[in-house]
Amino acid sequence: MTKKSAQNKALQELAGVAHSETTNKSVIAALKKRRQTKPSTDQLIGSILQGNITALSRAITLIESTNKNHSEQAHDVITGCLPHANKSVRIGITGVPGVGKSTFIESFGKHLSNSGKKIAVLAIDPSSSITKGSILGDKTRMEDLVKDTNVYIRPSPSGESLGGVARKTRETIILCEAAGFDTILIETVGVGQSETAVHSMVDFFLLLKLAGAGDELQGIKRGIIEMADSIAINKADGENIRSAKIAKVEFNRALHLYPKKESEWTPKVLLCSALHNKGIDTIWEMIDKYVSLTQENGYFDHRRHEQNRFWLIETIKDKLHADFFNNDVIKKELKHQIELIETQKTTPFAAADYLLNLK
Ligand SMILES: Nc1nc2c(ncn2[C@@H]2O[C@H](COP(=O)(O)OP(=O)(O)OP(=O)(O)O)[C@@H](O)[C@H]2O)c(=O)[nH]1
Ligand SMILES: [Mg+2]
Repeated sequence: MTKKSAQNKALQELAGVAHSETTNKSVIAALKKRRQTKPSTDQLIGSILQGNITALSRAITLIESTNKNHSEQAHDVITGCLPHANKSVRIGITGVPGVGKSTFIESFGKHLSNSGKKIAVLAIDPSSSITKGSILGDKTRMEDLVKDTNVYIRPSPSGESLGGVARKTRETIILCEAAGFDTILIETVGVGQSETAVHSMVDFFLLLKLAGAGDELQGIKRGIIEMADSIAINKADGENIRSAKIAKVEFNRALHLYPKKESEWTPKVLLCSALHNKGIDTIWEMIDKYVSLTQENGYFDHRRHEQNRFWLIETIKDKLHADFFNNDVIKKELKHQIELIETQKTTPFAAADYLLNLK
């Protein structure tokens, strides 16, 4: 086969290997067909409901796309999947860089998969626009998990605002649930606003901590501790065990200072070693107990309804915000009003009234 004729074949990598013309033709036709056929919305929904991962990934790509046609199709796919969603347990996992989130998800995911669960791993990664998505790197680190057919790992879309990523993650959860994933793990780095976003889309919020990091009682953001349904002190192995036990007592004491949760759940402090697979089963048992408790007392559904209301209002706010500030007249007038404020010809409040009335 000459170089040129090899380029005309679909199986270029087999250049030099003799093929019958018929095989090549049918392979080429099949490949071409696969490239050309874009599944219809109904086909996508049907395949997702059958648990087809290619269809799932394709639909998530539509969600992430900024193309208007894609967004419309994504919207229809989500609507079609919605009646089949909502059946999973959604778990948020947060902690500072290096605490062991990825290692934890690897061993936790493996444990769940071994007990017959189907797990989707998503991430809200505020730094992804800079690092191109750290979970992408994780995908190579989570070696075992990536190979597991019960597990689906999706990196977060990069180059997006937190609000944008959060909305897309919420929609992705719906599709994953419709595809039959019964446990959704959402990872985020506990350094900014992202944990609030994750907290408002999960049923259970797990905070990973390290012992002896000097922040047992101060320095940790009060808000995160308050959101946590459990604190797991990771790396409780080797020489760390002693300090981990001390940290456990201290966190327990700190947690008692918070008012009782609406869920009637008392947050638990546990020890684990993600690396050595210790305490992972206990963490799942605890989450299972939480789910039973909150499903019985009605909090589980109540919280999901509240979260839906929250995201409705958030989305409206985001959209109004974007529509307002992207408006050309506003852009021009805003500049002018700022000048007037600086020269003390108007106040910020009068300027705001004026600008809001322009639209
Ligand atoms: N000894 C010990 N080391 C651990 C444990 N869990 C994670 N590590 C190590 O800690 C380091 C960081 O772990 P990662 O899982 O990458 O941490 P991460 O929280 O995902 O970090 P970022 O992705 O940077 O936010 C790695 O070298 C792990 O091998 C554990 O339970 N015990
Ligand atoms: Mg990580």
